[in-house]
Amino acid sequence: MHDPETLAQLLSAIRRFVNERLIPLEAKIAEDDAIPADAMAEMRALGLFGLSIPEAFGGLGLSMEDECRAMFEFCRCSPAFRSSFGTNVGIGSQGLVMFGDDAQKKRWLPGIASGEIVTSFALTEPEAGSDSASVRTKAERDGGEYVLTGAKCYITNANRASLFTVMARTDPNVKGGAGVSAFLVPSDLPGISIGKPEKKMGQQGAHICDVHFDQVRVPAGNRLGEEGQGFRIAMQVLDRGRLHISSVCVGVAERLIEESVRYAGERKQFGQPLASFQMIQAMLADSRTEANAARAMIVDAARKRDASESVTMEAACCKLFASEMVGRVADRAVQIFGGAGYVADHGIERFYRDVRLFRIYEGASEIQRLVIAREMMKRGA
Ligand code: COS
Repeated sequence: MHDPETLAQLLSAIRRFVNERLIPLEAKIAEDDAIPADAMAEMRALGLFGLSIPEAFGGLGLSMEDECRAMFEFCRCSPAFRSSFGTNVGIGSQGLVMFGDDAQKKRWLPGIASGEIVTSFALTEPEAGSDSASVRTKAERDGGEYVLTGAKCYITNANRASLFTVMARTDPNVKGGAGVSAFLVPSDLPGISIGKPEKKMGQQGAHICDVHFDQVRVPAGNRLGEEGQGFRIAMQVLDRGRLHISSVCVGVAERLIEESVRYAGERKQFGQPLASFQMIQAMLADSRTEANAARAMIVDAARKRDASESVTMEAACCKLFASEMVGRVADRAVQIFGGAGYVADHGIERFYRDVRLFRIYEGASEIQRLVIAREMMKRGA
């Protein structure tokens, strides 16, 4: 855990960077569907790719709580910026951080921390989305190697990745998660092909692609953990990832609330600012209350995780509430902006489209409810 002063300095550097450099680029990255190279370099220089990587491997080694606080601050800009380093901080690196052996960590973590290596998490398949235990990509042992064959889809940062964490079935006779193992797969191995970035509803500048593995020979030393442990590794990576995404939702909500308050103060109707009308005030108050509630539950869950408690249920509660909360906040922002919220110039409709993804990826709201209810049955409350 960093001392409070160092963390405060990091948060204020992030705030300045977001305000001065990234917010002015938002319209351009949406238009170009790409983040300019100089902005990427500045994000690397700020240490953003290595926020969660242990200091021993060149990262900033933030605790879960501090990482969430960094996201509350950073995500006041278009979520595509976060996505560019989000896999390195979260789902693309944490299998390695939590379950990698020393040799694997020494080989890859320093490059991940600096952003020289971009990582990607390859779990989802055409027939295995919410039902992620049913992955069909197979990994057959052949001497000192595994041979991977199969297809993954909607894989964030696949087109920029140099290292994938791939979940593949090592035991075809075992159905479900117990037959699945996790592998660290460099993207330059022969037999890997990456599809074109998908055209999406929002989050332009962040890319998702198909990935195909055709007889890809992966050294056995690249397996993460034991054979058959891959699904559980993926679930633990996602427990953590869900806290991260929840804090992203809070950051975006903060931005939309700031924009809504500013606009409601400036825009006059019936001779008065919108902010003087109680129906507008009620929308602002609801957004503030819900964002504060999400923030508080995320900090509480992150502290529990930092204290090595299981947060499967808590992370799912946060992901469910925060992703739905930011959808409501974005909807109110469009309503407060009125016609200006619907046209592209103000960027509010762009955020409205961007935030829709939060209720889908890293476990849809329906899956979060399922995880929460199952954990409640186990815990008895
Ligand atoms: N931490 C540790 N272990 C876990 C776990 C967790 N969070 N969640 C499940 N496991 C373990 C279970 O304990 C079980 O182990 P045993 O076989 O030893 O009992 C095993 O993994 C299988 O779990 P389960 O029976 O719950 O699997 P199901 O297939 O029924 O359901 C869900 C799993 C639906 C919860 C899971 O597939 C899921 O989260 N789906 C959404 C995936 C997702 O988020 N995709 C987004 C794409 S990645 S960006």
